[in-house]
Amino acid sequence: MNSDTIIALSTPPGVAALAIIRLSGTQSRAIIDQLLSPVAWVPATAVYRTLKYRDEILDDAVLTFWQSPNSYTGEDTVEISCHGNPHIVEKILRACLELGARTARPGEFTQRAYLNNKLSLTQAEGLLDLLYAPTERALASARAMKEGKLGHALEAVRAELIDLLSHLEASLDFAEEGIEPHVGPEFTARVEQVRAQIEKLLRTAPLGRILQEGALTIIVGEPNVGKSSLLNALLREDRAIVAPTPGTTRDWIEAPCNVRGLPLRLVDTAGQRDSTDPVEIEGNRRARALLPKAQLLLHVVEAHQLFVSTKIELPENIPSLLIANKSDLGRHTSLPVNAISLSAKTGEGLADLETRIEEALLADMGHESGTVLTINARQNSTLQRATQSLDQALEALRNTTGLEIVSIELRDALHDLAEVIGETDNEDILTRLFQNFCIGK
Ligand SMILES: Nc1nc2c(ncn2[C@@H]2O[C@H](COP(=O)(O)OP(=O)(O)OP(=O)(O)O)[C@@H](O)[C@H]2O)c(=O)[nH]1
Ligand SMILES: [Mg+2]
Repeated sequence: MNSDTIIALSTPPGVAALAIIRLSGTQSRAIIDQLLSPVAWVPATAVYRTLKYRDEILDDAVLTFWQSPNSYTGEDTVEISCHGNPHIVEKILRACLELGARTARPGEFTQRAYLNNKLSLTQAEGLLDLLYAPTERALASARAMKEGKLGHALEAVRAELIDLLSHLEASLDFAEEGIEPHVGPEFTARVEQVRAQIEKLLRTAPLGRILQEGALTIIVGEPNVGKSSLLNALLREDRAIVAPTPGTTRDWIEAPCNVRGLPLRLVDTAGQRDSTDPVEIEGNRRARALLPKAQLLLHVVEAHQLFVSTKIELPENIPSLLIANKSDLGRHTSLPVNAISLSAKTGEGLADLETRIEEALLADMGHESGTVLTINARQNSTLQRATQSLDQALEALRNTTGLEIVSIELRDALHDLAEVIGETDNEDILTRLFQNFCIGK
């Protein structure tokens, strides 16, 4: 199936100091040999050569040969490091295509690595996350996945499940010989333990989602309290218009923001007040419509003014932080003690606010400190299914409804674990995953 040799540009298109083109497959060395004077290839050793095709000089390039199985894909691979001019890249690609290579599909190098057992499915997922990780924390999580931490955790759970199943099957075999099948309370305890281990992984899913997508964090409050100033302060960038006129912000503004390694989708909204201006009414409506989708609300009031708690209705089920801005103008005694003092103008209290944002988000997700590895949406839904099977098995054990049911449910759970790990013939999963990579990876 993989007898063809694939080629792609692995660096971004456009002008750059260098460009790297990768060839992978049995013919990669034979193809490249036709572009240069004879080379005695030594694996993992770079050579410097002029590339020529049909008497035309293509470029001077550094070439590295990686011999199967010691390459990224597990196949013979040649990496061409040439000058980063799109015309040069185009000429080299075209020459190799004419000599028998074919253009790689997105993620095809990594797909071949997976098919050649160079990395597992969860490691490939970690690699994809690594390429797109928006913050340090997201990077650490992706790295843990890429290093195979999830795979290892699940292998241990799986070994235990297999052991439990073999006990059970042995007991069911006795039944055929007229001996009543029996598993003790210790068996149930072990199934519960397996369930708890999967549950622990499941608890990391909300953080995993935030690390990939960002936590929708919405700044709300009355006009002129300093919402746009707060957005700018958190971004450390002059992003939104700030003016002394109430009603400055009309449309809501979204910007990616990094708070202590947590990616936020930070949103500034129009100040909430009764108005007759149709544009302002619409701005207010849009801001309110957005609130229920938030993961965190930053409710801004003015520190030096009398605090009235009921002026703005916030959805109750969403965590919110009360921020007393303009603290440089004083702090009114009516403010609740938990209101965070801040001056968007001087920056005082900003670090404290960032700590509180981090704490609020992690607490809301039930995050256990020290956990780096997080699971993604695919792993989450399959592991959810596994716990449902284990729940059914536990239910059957409690009601002694029949050990055959327990056996079926444990097998289903095992099947789900195998699917997460990647021992699956589910083409859909593979196609969907590798499509998300860029061409050349
Ligand atoms: N003294 C002081 N002034 C501030 C502070 N933050 C904002 N301001 C001023 O308050 C005014 C309103 O600030 P904005 O950030 O535009 O307020 P807003 O809440 O976005 O206002 P709308 O968009 O109209 O709802 C501007 O004149 C700011 O310079 C602060 O911490 N201290
Ligand atoms: Mg504003």
